[in-house]
Amino acid sequence: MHLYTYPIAPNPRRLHIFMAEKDIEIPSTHVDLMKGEQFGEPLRSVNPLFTVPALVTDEGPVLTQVNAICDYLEARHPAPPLLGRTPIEKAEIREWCHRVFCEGLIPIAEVFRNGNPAFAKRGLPGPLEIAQIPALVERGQQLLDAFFTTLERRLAGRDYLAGEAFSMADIDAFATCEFAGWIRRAIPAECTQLTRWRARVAERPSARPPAG
Ligand SMILES: N[C@@H](CCC(=O)N[C@@H](CS)C(=O)NCC(=O)O)C(=O)O
Repeated sequence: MHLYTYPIAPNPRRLHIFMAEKDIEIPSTHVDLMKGEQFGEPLRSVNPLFTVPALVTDEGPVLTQVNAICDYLEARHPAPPLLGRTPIEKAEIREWCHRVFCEGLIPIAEVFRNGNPAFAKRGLPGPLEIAQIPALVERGQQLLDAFFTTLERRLAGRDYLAGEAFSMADIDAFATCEFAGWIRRAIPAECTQLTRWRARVAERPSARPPAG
């Protein structure tokens, strides 16, 4: 196996927390997105999407989505289970991972990429030239407000976002709340449940900020 990654970026961060929880280490190549290394070799030959993370599996296929990589690693390293044990737990974790990605991570990414001159013609990651859409900045901010409220309500009376134990849903929500800092947004003061939950997740060794 070989992993192409840039641990501080939000999608790789999700994966690295997952791996740390399971004590999995994979030989890796660091792809510095700030220097544009995703557009050059070796990544471009491995992943035509020019994104990280990308995992070259022992079996050959390259996995380019965090969800798929985590499914693969969970099957190979079942303990501790992070994708659920029972059918309903698995389904709820999947539900919340998807909601966090669509309602939190994507809106933050839209704010980040569409208001920053450094991303001119790079409104989306990948090989295509995609124009920025400035209106997505305001929409993303609005969606992020709603996302924080959603998490606050969900966490009332619960220790974890889905199921009875720490899971990938918590990992995704934590990485997304950290990513909000990239657009200078923090959890609103009135979101006390979310603040309490975030502080507990931040205490886990897996959640320590990655080096560079
Ligand atoms: N859906 C993909 C998203 C991968 C992605 O967008 N990764 C970002 C880093 S968080 C990236 O590689 N961006 C490259 C770029 O901005 O050019 C996943 O689940 O991993």
